[in-house]
Amino acid sequence: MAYLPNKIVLFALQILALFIASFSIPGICGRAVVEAHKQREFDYFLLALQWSGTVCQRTHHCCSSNACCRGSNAPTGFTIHGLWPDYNDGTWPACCTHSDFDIKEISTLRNTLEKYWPSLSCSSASTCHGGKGLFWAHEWEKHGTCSFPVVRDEYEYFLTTLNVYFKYNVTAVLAEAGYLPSNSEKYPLGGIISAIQNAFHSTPLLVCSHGAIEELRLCFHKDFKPRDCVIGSSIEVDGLSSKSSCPIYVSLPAHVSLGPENGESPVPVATSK
Ligand code: U2P
Repeated sequence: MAYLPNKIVLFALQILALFIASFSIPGICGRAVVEAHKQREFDYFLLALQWSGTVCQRTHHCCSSNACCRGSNAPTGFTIHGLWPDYNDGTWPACCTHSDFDIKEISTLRNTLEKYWPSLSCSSASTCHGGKGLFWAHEWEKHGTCSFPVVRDEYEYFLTTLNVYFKYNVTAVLAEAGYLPSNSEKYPLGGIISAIQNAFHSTPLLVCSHGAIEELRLCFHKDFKPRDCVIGSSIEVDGLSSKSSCPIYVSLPAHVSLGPENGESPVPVATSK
């Protein structure tokens, strides 16, 4: 008769283990879907672009890992944040396999990545299994590993992202529509969204910080045809919603030169009206 209680205790332990495992993925997951077992295949891709002028405004001390500190060679316009596989309900998978980032895999892409997918921060990024690493390591381990079966390895993840970034050149589309980096102008958010809609026939998502565009996110079907982005469970029809962090008029800050590569404090440059 001792057999039955033992079985019940074992069952209870198994439930407890599953419960603990479901909270065991490190804190980089945000609203990511955290599961103890294999995460289901994603629904679409999101290409997240960061506006370097806005992000670089936050740099107060220079370091070699931060591209904002490259003086006149610092990035301008949008650089890549990441290619993120997402679910239609507004959540996303994260840290899907134990495929640790290996810089050697992307050595042939290194120069292009430094230019168009640079880190705009001095701090190292968290990786999936409790460590710290390069910005690229963070993006590959957190998002790239969940891009299967469309993207199957690290090299393919970075190459695919670069190709999509070059094909859908948001900085050029905005410049053509008259939305140029400026430290004095404000532009209508609706006009910026319309310029993207006209060029790519899809609606982007915008993220702002203190009235300046910080991120622009483009969404794609799994075959990389553009599609509308989603917020939560509802499709963003016009890119504007109560959840938008952007005001009706937004700025696209011009790069402010951050002290020469020797690590000095930021030195603002004069900008024309
Ligand atoms: O938006 C804040 C951070 O949440 C993560 N994110 C957001 C939207 C989305 O569709 N997928 C996603 O992963 C991003 O985290 P990161 O890659 O920067 O760690 C985003 O910065």
